[in-house]
Amino acid sequence: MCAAFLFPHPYMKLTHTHPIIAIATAPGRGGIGVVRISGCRLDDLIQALCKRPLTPRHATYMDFLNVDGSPIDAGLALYFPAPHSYTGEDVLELQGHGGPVVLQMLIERCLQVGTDIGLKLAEPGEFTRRAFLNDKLDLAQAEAVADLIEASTTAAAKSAQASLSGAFSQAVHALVEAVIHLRMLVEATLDFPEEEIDFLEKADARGQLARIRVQLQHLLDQSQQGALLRNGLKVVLAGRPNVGKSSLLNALAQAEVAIVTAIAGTTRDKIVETIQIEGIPLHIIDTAGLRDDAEADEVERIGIARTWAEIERADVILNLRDATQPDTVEDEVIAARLQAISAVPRRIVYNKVDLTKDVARLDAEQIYLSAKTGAGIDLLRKELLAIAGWHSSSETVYLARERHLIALRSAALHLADAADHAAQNDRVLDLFAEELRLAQDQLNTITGAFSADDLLGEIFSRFCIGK
Ligand SMILES: Nc1nc2c(ncn2[C@@H]2O[C@H](COP(=O)(O)OP(=O)(O)OP(=O)(O)O)[C@@H](O)[C@H]2O)c(=O)[nH]1
Ligand SMILES: [Mg+2]
Repeated sequence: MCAAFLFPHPYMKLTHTHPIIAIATAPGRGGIGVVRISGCRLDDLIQALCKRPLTPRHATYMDFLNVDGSPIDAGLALYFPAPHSYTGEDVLELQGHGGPVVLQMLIERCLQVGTDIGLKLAEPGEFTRRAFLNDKLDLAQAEAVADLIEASTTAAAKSAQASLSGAFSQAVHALVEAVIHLRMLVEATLDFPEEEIDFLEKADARGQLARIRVQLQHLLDQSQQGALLRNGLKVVLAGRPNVGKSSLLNALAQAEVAIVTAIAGTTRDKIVETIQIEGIPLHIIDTAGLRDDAEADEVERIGIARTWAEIERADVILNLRDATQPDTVEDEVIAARLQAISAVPRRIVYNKVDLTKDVARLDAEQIYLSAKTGAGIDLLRKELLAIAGWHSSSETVYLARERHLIALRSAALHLADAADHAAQNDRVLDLFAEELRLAQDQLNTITGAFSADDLLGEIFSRFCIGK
């Protein structure tokens, strides 16, 4: 039997596309601004702009010339002939001064010279898309380019870099290869049905599958940790007026973000502040205190409606109460409604322990603290990390995207089904083989070995222009 079908079809390669141009540096003013051009047949353009051929991969200081021979700007020109460039095509980079007007003039001049070769402005992410189509990067690495640019914490940047370097893709490939190896054994056996029953023992298929499942679980764990770094958690502070929600936000943010007064109903609109705990972004949302609409004025009523809307979108709810008083009927009503509308983790936080004989502590799912003195705030931070499922370690984590997690989880389910078939130990080899194939397909979507065009469109359209 031919094993070729076991391997993914190579994605259709890019041929004969028009050259593209964009400003590769961030919009605005800066010391240096880079215009990047990618395509083929760039010689005429280089000649018109630079009036000389460029030595590949050498920085040459020169004037960038206008149609009348006057300089538009002076800077460095760099030429990377295909295939040794970011996109795998011929790439020209003009590094001039980082002013929006001068860069725009340079772009216009290039578009004018490049009419014959069909030079066009690049779409968002088009350079990286070409790099992907020309096999310079796989899909997970291409996504890591955007994630590295977008990274908002050092930890997120490190883990995006790990994916960009190909470490995540290699881990996925290792799994794909192990699945392929097992599939080859199974497919070969399917051709000789009389050997089927023996097969599972002889080839240690169950052992192989078990090892693959452990490996996949490990990768899923590393990816889930990375997804936390990327997305963080939405933490909503909810409770009666005056229990100290805004004070707690300020304590967590270590800044006077929200107004705090002794007047019930101080906060009307939601206030969002993103804090970092061990590199995990936590979006803390302070809301209007919840009370009976009849007691609230019109503005506060709108605020209360927004609070409930935020609660529905929360990843974690901190239900605040006042430790100086026994729980009130309103506290109970709020707790019941929170439970009814949201299944996310919830903790009761008793605030103002500085006014009681209590000490700050974590007691089952209840946290006693003081937003005013800061006692217990560390306990709350740790508890938030625990709820998030973050186990800090020095191990690599991958800044996985939701689609990666979905693919990994789905592959894990197919492997679990394969294990079920194997456990039945009867003539179910073809079902076993089919589950392995489905698991492999899922893994392949991560690196883009199998990727629908619309998925590529979706991924690259979120990039910035010039990348
Ligand atoms: N002693 C003490 N007072 C606190 C503490 N936290 C908040 N307060 C006081 O309680 C009052 C209400 O605090 P806020 O933070 O505005 O309460 P809130 O829950 O945001 O109130 P609304 O915005 O009206 O819903 C203020 O006078 C705070 O100074 C605390 O831990 N200890
Ligand atoms: Mg408030």
